[in-house]
Amino acid sequence: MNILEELEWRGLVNQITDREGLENHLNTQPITLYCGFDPTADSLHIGHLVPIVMLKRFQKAGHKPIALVGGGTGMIGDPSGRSTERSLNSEEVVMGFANSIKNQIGRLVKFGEGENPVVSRNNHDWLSGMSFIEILRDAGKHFSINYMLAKEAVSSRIEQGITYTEFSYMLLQSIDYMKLYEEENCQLQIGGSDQWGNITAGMELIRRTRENPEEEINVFGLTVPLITKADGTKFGKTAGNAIWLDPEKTTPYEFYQFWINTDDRDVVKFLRYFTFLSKEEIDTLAVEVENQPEKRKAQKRLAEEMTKMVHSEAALEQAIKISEALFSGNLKDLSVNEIEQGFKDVPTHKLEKADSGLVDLLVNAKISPSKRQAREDIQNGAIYINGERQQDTYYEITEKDRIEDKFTIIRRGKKKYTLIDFN
Ligand code: 545
Repeated sequence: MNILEELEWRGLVNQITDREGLENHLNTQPITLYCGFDPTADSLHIGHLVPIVMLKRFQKAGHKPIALVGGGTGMIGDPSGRSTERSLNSEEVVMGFANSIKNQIGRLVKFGEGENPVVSRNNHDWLSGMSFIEILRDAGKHFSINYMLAKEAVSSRIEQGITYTEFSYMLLQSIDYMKLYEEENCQLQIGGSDQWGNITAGMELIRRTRENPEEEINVFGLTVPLITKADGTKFGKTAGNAIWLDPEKTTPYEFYQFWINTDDRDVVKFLRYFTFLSKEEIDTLAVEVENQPEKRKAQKRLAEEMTKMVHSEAALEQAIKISEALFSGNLKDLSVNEIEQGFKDVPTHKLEKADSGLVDLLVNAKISPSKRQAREDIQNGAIYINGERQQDTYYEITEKDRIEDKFTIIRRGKKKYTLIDFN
């Protein structure tokens, strides 16, 4: 399989401007390609992973990828794929976001490493120095209003409304493609399916601005599909929250759990989209999903590969340890950091560090509604301290029950956890 066949097998190709031409180019010589990321937030989320991993795939196949951070375009706001106008961020905010996004992409693609390293560029470097007159003359003059209005990102917004600012966004992204074509001989731009209009506009600008009629213009565009799920819900969210790549926003344990919870109907597709596992490995896992779905081998492998790629081997080991501790109920060996990751969504109760009877603690932490109920819960064997059942109603909670002198985990019944955080 050549790279294009591999991408197609993985289901990663939505549209290509000239499949034959691109395949021909890829088979005969390395191509320089790019994908852009606007700093609209301080972190990427898993929805952005497919194009980043795609840059890596091209690199592994010997091509030269550029990851572009939109320090300039991020000041304007891409209307693509959105039904409402964005609010502008200040320059400081955009610069801060750009820095975070660049570092995140760098950790994933390792800028500068290897023979054909992934290169990083920021369009603020050229866009910020261009004047309005220059942009209107050098880019605007090559686009008819009709052409711009026909773009999905614009036409879909006519009713709702779109400002001149967002309407003009495609000019800037087109200038980028032209700039990278001229400076780096970049001949391919990739992006999600929402980027098709911007990518093709850039190709149009490159064609229209060539002065030498002899110059053979070979530029391509390729988009990856939108990720869908079998149950019809939006990919990349749990309970309405995005799965971020920043471990401060989504802990590696939560990240790992997100992938572990992948539906059997989606897991093989996600292995193809997100991992570097070979066709043989993925086909073998697909058979496992068919024959022994309860073992969740494919989900485990997916979660492992993704947690390693985005976080680290150590973070993966921690995530597995937390998952196993929560599954078995044996929590004594968890560290404070592991408890914070694994119990992020569990009700936490802050208490002063003082020895106290278990009955009082259960009432104070609102685990049992009354002392009477607390005693009953203990006697019934429904109360666990750090995973160990405690049936003595006179039991005293002391330092030995505080993990790293900070946390006591109380469980009532099968899985109702409360975290006691001792100040
Ligand atoms: C800017 C200048 C260029 C080329 C591209 C751009 C960015 C592009 C855009 N892309 C999206 C994006 O999301 C925010 C990421 C950081 C928080 O808006 N105009 O910047 C997404 N992109 C990746 C995929 C995408 C797209 O970064 O293309 O489809 C999501 O999967 O929405 O010269």
